[in-house]
Amino acid sequence: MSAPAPNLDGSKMRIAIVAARFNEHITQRMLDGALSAIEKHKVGAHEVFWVPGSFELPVVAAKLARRGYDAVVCLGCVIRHETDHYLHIATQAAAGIQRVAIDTWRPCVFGVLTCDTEEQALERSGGKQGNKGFDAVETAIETVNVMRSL
Ligand code: DLZ
Repeated sequence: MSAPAPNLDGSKMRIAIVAARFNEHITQRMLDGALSAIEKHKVGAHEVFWVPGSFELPVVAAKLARRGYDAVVCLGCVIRHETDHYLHIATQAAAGIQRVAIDTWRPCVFGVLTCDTEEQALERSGGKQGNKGFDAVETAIETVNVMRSL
C-alpha cells in the first residue's frame, strides 16, 4: 500500500516563520521559497520574525508555538567553519526545535541547512537541489493537517 497524497490545504491555518540572520544571503533565499509555498498553498495567515542566528531559533519558536500559531517554520543556515562551533549550533538548534514541537504539540519545522560549503547551501536554497524553505512550509502544512485529523 502506498502512502496517501499529503493534504497541503493551508487555507485555515496560521503559520509563523522564524529566520536566522546569520548567513542572511542564504536564509533570505530560503524565506523567499517559504513565502512561495505560503502563497501556493493559500495559507490563511502568516508572519515572519528574524533572530540573530540558528541558535536563537528554538526560544523564539517556543514563544510563538504557545501564542496560537498552528505551526512554526524555523529557517537557518549553518556552514562548517574552521572550529567545531558550527556543530554545537546545528545540534542545539535541531534538538531545541524538536523539543518545542513535542512540548507544545505544534509542528515546529527544522528548516535549517547544515552544509560543508556555501555552494551546497546555495544549491539547497533555490538552486539545483530545490529550496529547503519551500519544503519546510509544505512540511508544516501537512503536519498540521495530520495533527488535526487525529
Ligand atoms: C556564531 C555563529 C557561527 C560561528 N556560525 C553560525 C552559522 O553557521 N549559522 C548560524 O545560523 N549561526 C551561526 N552563528 C551564530 C549563532 O547561531 C548564535 O547567533 C550566536 O552563537 C549567539 O548565540
